[in-house]
Amino acid sequence: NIVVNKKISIIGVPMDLGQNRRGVDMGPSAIRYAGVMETLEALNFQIEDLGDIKISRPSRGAEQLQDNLRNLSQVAEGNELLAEQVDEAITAGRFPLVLGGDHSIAIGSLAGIAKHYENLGVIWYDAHGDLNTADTSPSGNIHGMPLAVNLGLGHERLTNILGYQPKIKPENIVLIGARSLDEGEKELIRETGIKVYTMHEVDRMGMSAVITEVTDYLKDRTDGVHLSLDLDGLDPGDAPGVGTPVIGGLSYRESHLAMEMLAETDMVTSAEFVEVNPILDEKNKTAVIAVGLMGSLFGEKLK
Ligand code: B3U
Ligand code: MN
Ligand code: MN
Repeated sequence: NIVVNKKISIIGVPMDLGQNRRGVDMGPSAIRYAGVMETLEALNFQIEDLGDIKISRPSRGAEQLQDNLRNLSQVAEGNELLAEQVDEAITAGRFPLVLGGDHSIAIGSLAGIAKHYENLGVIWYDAHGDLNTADTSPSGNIHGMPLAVNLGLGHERLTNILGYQPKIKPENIVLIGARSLDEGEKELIRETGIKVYTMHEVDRMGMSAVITEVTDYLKDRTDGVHLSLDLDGLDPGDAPGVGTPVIGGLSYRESHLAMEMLAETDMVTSAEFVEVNPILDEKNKTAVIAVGLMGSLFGEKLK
């Protein structure tokens, strides 16, 4: 009862252009250094590391804002390349494990994944909703937009990667750990009925009941589940190496429990771990936590 798919393709995405703080492009290196290969190999998976997607630099520094979309063309291009790699991995029968990089890379991951499913479920483990469009974004940062993009909302260059849209349906999306939602995001959640477990619900119900409810809910309606785990979903006391920390987050223990329970259900068919920024981290702690969570997700046992 570990994830059935025994072959994993690791894809690094050194993307830092979806937001303002440099250093998150080194996330894939930090996660590799923290021992992702060793951890998953010890669990008897057959791993291939496909290396890193090429991300081109903006020609005049990293602050190009057009139509409230920072670095649109570089973010779009990187995500196109990522989508193709992810698509190939799934076609080859492998489990794509994508390492970020800022959360804008969920645009490419989901573009490559969602075409293989009628009803892809998405678990969005994050302090934020990432449901902005250029019209609602307070920052112009594309890492605050990927979930909206995958619903088909936003710039065509992002929504139409691999030539289809929308990638996912609102009723197949579950947010866990939300505690910083912008007004436009709240409106979109109300309109579309996306399921949201904010910190309030996690505190009231406990993580165990949350994951049971989430997996029961997704089990009947989806034919695959993508886990998109933003390390800022965790409390910054536990995971300090992120660009936009928000206090009052999910604990290390709750997060491991969530991963262990997901492993028991065998439902997760692809995953990404994003926003690890080693420059802002304390001795690679956040990357080490990310690798530990991957271990639990892939069935590592305490005893
Ligand atoms: N919602 C804000 C802040 C934010 C979103 N995602 C992160 N930060 N990591 C925005 O800019 O869209
Ligand atoms: Mn995010
Ligand atoms: Mn976030």
